[in-house]
Amino acid sequence: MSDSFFESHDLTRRELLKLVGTASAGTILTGALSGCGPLWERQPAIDVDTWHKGVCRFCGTGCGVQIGTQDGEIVDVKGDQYAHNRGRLCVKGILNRDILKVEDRAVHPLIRKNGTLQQASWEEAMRRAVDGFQEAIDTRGPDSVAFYGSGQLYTQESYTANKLFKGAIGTNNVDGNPRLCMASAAAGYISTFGADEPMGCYEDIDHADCFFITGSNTAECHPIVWDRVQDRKESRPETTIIVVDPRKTRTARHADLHLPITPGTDVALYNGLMRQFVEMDAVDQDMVENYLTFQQGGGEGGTRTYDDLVQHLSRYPLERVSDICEVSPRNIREAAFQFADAGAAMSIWTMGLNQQAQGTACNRLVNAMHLLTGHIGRPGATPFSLTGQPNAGGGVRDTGALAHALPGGRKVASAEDRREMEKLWELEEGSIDDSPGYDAVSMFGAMGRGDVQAALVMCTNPAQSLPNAEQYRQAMDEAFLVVADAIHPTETTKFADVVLPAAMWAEKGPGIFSQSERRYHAVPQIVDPPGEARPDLDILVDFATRLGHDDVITAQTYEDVWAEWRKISQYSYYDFSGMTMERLLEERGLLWPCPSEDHPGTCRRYVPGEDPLAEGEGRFDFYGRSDGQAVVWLEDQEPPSDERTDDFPLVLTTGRVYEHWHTATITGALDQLDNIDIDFLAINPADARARGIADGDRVEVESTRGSVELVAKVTSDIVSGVVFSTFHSPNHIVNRAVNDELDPSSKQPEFKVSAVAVRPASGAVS
Ligand SMILES: Nc1nc2c(c(=O)[nH]1)N[C@H]1C(S)=C(S)[C@@H](COP(=O)(O)OP(=O)(O)OC[C@H]3O[C@@H](n4cnc5c(=O)[nH]c(N)nc54)[C@H](O)[C@@H]3O)O[C@H]1N2
Ligand SMILES: Nc1nc2c(c(=O)[nH]1)N[C@H]1C(S)=C(S)[C@@H](COP(=O)(O)OP(=O)(O)OC[C@H]3O[C@@H](n4cnc5c(=O)[nH]c(N)nc54)[C@H](O)[C@@H]3O)O[C@H]1N2
Ligand code: SF4
Ligand SMILES: [Mo]
Repeated sequence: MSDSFFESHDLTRRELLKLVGTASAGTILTGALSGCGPLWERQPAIDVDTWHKGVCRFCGTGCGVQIGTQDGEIVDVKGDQYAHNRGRLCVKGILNRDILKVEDRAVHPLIRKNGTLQQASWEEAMRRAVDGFQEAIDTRGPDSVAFYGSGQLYTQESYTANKLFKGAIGTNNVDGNPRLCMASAAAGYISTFGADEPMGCYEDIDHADCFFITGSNTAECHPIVWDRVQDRKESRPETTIIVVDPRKTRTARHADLHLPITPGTDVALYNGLMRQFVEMDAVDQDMVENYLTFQQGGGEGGTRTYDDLVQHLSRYPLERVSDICEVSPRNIREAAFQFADAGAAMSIWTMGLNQQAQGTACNRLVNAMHLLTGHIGRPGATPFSLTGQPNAGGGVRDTGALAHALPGGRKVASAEDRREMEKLWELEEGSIDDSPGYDAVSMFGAMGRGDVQAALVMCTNPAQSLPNAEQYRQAMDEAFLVVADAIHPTETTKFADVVLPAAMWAEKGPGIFSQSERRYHAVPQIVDPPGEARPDLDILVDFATRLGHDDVITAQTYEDVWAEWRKISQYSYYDFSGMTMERLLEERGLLWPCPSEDHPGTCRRYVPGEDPLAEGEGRFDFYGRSDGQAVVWLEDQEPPSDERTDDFPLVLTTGRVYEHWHTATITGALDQLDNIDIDFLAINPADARARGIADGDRVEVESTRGSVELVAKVTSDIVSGVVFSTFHSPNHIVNRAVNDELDPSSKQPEFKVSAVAVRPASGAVS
């Protein structure tokens, strides 16, 4: 590929999207399966001498890639035809080739001197970093330091950081961006099944007759999952796709039924659907009698019965739900019918649910829809959250690299779990502190108050990605901040006292990633990092050694850390002890549980006969809970945390576009994507007209927290009363205006619902 991806193919974006078909959002077939479609024929031939098996660096779809090298340089990336993606990649997957060479790679350590960052040696930078931490620990104790990590780190890196801080330094202040992302899904799974992570797998897509896609723009954010949904639809056209989203996204455009819900009202909708299941006599009585228990949600607790649930649901008749969600009663009923009547229904969801103040309740209710109707544990029948980042699951959730957690599903709050980890880590009894640390947002709040004095931020850009950003940017300014990033400058390195240049993706490893379906897979190291950049694991090991903790951090290579963690996994329901590094480098990944080296991995959990950990002869063994039963929660719709007022009459919701990745440190530097708009505010024509706003006008979006200037994109693809923007642009940080209210269970912030005013940027109030 020459300079521009689109140019080199003589294609505009519009043509590209047309070319790849109406079904897909822009998937590009690059493996042999594609039979070299028209797009690929225009690709200039690239000489490759060796192909290396790897995994895409971007989303939680976790596509297998083949990385082509010529004389030791990465020159090509194509889809791996033997992986689950069957040779397909989206545009980001293909751009894996170019990301290592983007401008602004961080190549030297930097230290802040007299207010400016200046080049330093690794020795100076590490010494400064460790001195800053040691001073905080000596004067204020271990809870005055913190680690803020990422679902884009390899498993070995997150595992090591977690062990260092919790096991050696003695603080549970370990959290990361998965708190902004998957925390509500994890809380939903744990409180329903007693164990985190989805029970289903991608193969279920090939068998589902009804897809219930809610709060997920699958076509743009998990394009290859979306392709598989489209394949199913093509092979069985009666398959129905229901999409719940306030916007007519590329996903919603291909729905058979689109419910354009008012943001933050999903709890009412799911209750409404469940009431319809009861009315339609679609409840699976065998599930109710043998596999379910009922509990009161909303923080109240208490055991309930099925009759209590029916009583509770009676408060959600069609008309009331329709009023709350602003979706027609007819469409709600139709959605309930399609779901209940399907041979196998599969729900797919992501941030539209997780990023609400009632995110956990939303997750519990989607799980409940499946439990009540028996659409679970069969091919095609499953609740299935999509994981956002390439390793939020395996790296952070499974290793317990979160403030309340310990590895393998254990909890800080449990004395038994702490003792077990102390034994496995060969630590003295009492080494692990008994109080949970700060969750992501609270950690930055603590920096503002001076309670957290020093923090290591690795592989994430919180100065742009945290909600209520201005407040937490000031907090970062107060603290002693060590930032390990592959790029400099970023919004966060602006506040750094020390910047450590990091290797990324195929420059380090072999690293383990895990995607949405519990598949663990490996990325080998193929090239050297640029300049003086070092792998994150080396940085952590160096940091640990200088703090005097190399007696705890004894595994110091990617292979050794994996071997240690794999061995420990056998003592939990995460058992992946059969996944040796050799297997992961050789095979196209494996789904845990995988308890022995000859085990093929597990497609469907909790199903006796399929899941090696499930016991008995019944349909299910929900072994995460001592009674073996799953919990259906009774949850009520609560008013929004950030209520619309006369001053702030619109709901701002935020998200992503197909081509760009998060804070655009990497994708923003690719010339190929120069013409992709990320500074827009989507606004309905009626709302725009009422404010004298025309397409292309500069507008100010203001909330009680702050404001941002964007460019109006007037479109009926968004419902009236709601506006949308991405958080990709560092030039217009939308998070200055975004709500930082937390879900009380998961501590995930409500990025999807903020009350705002929108006015022409020149001044006149809307
Ligand atoms: N192209 C691209 N792909 C990505 C990423 C990226 O940055 N770029 N990031 C990855 C990561 S980390 C993540 S977490 C995922 C996110 O993947 P998605 O969750 O699919 O992406 P979002 O755009 O954040 O939000 C999804 C949809 O939720 C809708 N929504 C907003 N409010 C509500 C609501 O109250 N209820 C419902 N039902 N829907 C609502 C929005 O309109 C939006 O279309 O994407 C992953 N894939
Ligand atoms: N308004 C709004 N805000 C949101 C969201 C939303 O939907 N709306 N979504 C939230 C969600 S779901 C997520 S996941 C977060 C994502 O938010 P962030 O994690 O802050 O976003 P990224 O841009 O992915 O940041 C990753 C950083 O790591 C660097 N990097 C890349 N590879 C490596 C590596 O191997 N090592 C190191 N050390 N650095 C590396 C990149 O240059 C980049 O600076 O944003 C959250 N913020
Ligand atoms: S769908 Fe996700 S994992 Fe697959 S190529 Fe695209 S960004 Fe990469
Ligand atoms: Mo995410």
